[in-house]
Amino acid sequence: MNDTRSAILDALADGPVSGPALADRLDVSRNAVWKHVEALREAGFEVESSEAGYRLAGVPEYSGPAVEYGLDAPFSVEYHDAIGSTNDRARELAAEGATDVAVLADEQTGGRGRLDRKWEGPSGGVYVSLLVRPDVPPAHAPLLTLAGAVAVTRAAREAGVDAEIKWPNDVVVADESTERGGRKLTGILTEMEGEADRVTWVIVGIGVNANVPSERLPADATSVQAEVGPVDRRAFVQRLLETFDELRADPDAILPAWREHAATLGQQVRVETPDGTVEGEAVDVAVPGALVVDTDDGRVRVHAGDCDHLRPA
Ligand code: BT5
Repeated sequence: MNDTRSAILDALADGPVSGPALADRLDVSRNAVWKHVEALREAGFEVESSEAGYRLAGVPEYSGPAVEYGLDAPFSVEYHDAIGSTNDRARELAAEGATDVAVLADEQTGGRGRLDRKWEGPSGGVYVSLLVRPDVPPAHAPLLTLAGAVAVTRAAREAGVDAEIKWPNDVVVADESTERGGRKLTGILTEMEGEADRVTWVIVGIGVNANVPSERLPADATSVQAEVGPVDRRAFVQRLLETFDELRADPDAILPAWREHAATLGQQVRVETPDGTVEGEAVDVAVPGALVVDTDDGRVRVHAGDCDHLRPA
């Protein structure tokens, strides 16, 4: 959001302020104050005016300015009511040189999963792609996927959902009756571009089934709405961005946080990897996100694949 507009919102949060006082405080003309207030109203902020001055009476429910307002993380938010894929849009922004942008949509019509799979994106979800430029080698980029999973899990738990992380990139709600040991609440698709020793950009694309009825989702999927009722998506996204920002600033904290929220550790797993099937007990996660599995033939590290949690024999 424009700096002057966010300064106006900050000023109005403490009670009524007159137009001339605002103009003085922000060092702009009264006419400029009026124009900014009109723009804020157009963006959905309820700015009341009375003799005492302007007062903030309401914040829009879900939009770019709404998520930016009160956000304690340095992301600008580009919001779309509907879009093909937020990752595709973030790639365009990456090509233009942007960074620290969150592309956010209410509905996604061409959402992508891993390996050319589709991601269903009905209206009411949280579809967000975080474009960042960390100063790390490409091999470390997968850590950001784990940071994304931790961020979603924390936001979902705060909303009352019993969410946990399933390696490598799913957030699920445990359910013994399902094939894979849980109903999928979230998927993450991370994409990047880089040189041998340093990434140019990373996009962490996160799809959360938020206020979506389960009938609109694939079998074995769930949503925040189906688990506990609708969630305030503005607060949810803010929490997600804030946790992600905290973790990217402190990469050493990512694996411990991931372990704390993981469903996969201690489980018997079967992982379909590009090099074949690995079966055994998942015992740990290692930098930059490999699953450590104790198999009959010894300990192995799996870097990519689809993981099933097996029921105990
Ligand atoms: C993923 O792939 O789980 C990554 C999904 C990433 C989606 C986000 S939304 C924002 C950003 N923009 C994009 O275009 N993508 C990202 P994968 O592990 O391959 O899982 C895909 C599989 O999950 C599908 O084949 C379905 O079986 C299942 N699936 C599809 N839509 C789902 C949904 N809404 N909820 C739960 N499961 C779903």
